[in-house]
Amino acid sequence: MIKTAITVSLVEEARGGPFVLWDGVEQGCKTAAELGYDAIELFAPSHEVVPVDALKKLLTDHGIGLAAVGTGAGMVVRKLNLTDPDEDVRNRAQGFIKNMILYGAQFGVPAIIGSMQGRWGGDVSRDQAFDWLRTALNDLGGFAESQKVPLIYEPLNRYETNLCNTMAEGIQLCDSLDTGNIKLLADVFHMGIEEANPAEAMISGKAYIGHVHFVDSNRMAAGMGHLDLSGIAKALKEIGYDGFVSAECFPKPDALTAAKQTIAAYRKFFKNSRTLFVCD
Ligand SMILES: [Mn+2]
Repeated sequence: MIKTAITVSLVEEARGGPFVLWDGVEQGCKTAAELGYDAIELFAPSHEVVPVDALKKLLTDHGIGLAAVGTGAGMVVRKLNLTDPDEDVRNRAQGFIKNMILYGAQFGVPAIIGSMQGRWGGDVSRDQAFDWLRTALNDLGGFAESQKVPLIYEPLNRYETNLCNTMAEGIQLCDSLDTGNIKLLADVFHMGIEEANPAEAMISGKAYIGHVHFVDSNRMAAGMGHLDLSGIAKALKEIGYDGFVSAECFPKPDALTAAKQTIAAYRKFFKNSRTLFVCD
């Protein structure tokens, strides 16, 4: 059954970025629960900012879950990434991600690698960057497996990385790895830029997709842009996707409006979700 989530950011340096709720994790849990979301997706500066026990209590108190944890703060705050020319930076990027994997694993949820993949260019050739990326994903994927969670890798649009932009490239990368523990994040915003047909791309990703960012063409809340979200939702149901659809959108025109718009859209597009059951 498809479950709903909304992003909560605790990273001040990322303000202006595509996260909906910004007023702390407690308020984030409260708002998400009140609106009927199943879970929050947490974007934190590090694994130490919200102690595991404190978050467990908040989630329990509000009756919601954790969908996934982002690792992008490693890039935004610490300038780390997995394909940096500096070996020390690459190693520290892996360490940062391992800590986030361990953090998420205590909730049974995966960490997401998006911007932390970096990009090739300058002194780093495309082949070299992919070698480093594959080595890191094999190591981190195996580590996540030892913690009984998958690891999520996100193809991004061309303006954010030149490594994997499409579902096909993400699949090709997964197939080239030694670990089978990497799942793909299908972000509908990136797919709207890169895919000839996002719904068909979703269907091609059937065996690979582990998480979905479900927003609109302009990275506004679902329904506030021009993507064929109905067709994409239909494709997700067709492939039997049963993970989260998560709102990684701009808090525009304001956070609450974006959050309400998103849950209304999710109810419309994913009529069999538990959220609809509970709230309607
Ligand atoms: Mn995303």
